[in-house]
Amino acid sequence: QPIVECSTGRMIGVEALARWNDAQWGAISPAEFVPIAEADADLCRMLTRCTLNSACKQLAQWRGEFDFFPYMAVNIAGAELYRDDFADMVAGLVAEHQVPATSLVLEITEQSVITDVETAAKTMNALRSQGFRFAIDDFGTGYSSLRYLQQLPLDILKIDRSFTQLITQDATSHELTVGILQIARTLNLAVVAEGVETAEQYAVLQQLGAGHIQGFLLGRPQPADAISEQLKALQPPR
Ligand code: G
Ligand code: MN
Repeated sequence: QPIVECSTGRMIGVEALARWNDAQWGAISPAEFVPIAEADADLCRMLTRCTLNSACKQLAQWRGEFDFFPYMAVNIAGAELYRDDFADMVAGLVAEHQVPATSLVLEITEQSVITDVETAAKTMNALRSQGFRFAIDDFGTGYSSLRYLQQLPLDILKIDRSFTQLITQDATSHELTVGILQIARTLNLAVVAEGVETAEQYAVLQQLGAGHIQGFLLGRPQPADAISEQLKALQPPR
């Protein structure tokens, strides 16, 4: 799914979203299979590795084909931050596919760091020192601990779609979004507002100075080939 620069409408990133189309059962919702996978350490690792591997493979293809290609954000299960082989696995995948670490953003949720913020930060620091970036996902729906935000090596804050979706209807949601943007500014984090579905929501977020936006208005979750087609139009002139 595209992630777009608010001021220009230009795609600057994409989020890799796991989908399962089963020959027998048809489309199985990620809301169904992701929690099942995450409940089992081995399945969780398989899903994480599979998603990261696909992401790296796709980045490698774009890198070979295009001068400009977007960063790829990948959702990381919280439990991975507490496995001491996680950082090496991620580093191994980018080395194997020869993609720059700076092209990957690892998305974690607020819940995933509460188990043990120090250990989580240690894993994150090991990866960040190699160029990987981190985003805090669904911000505002978990514990929203400002202390954790300050302790973790984060680059991007993703405002949960529950705020975006009421931003034009509900004054409180609007004000809370203003507050979250201020927190992001204070902590020097880039912002992605999620779940943008209408032009009115886009306009308000632009006016509030949200840097980046994501949602059905800018692009649905779609096959990577469809993104490749759009990238052709985004190449700098030679
Ligand atoms: O938790 P996370 O933010 O990673 O969730 C991403 C999910 O949100 C995806 O499965 C995607 O299909 C869904 N999504 C993306 N954009 C929109 C949107 O504009 N509206 C709604 N309702 N869902 C969205
Ligand atoms: Mn996400």
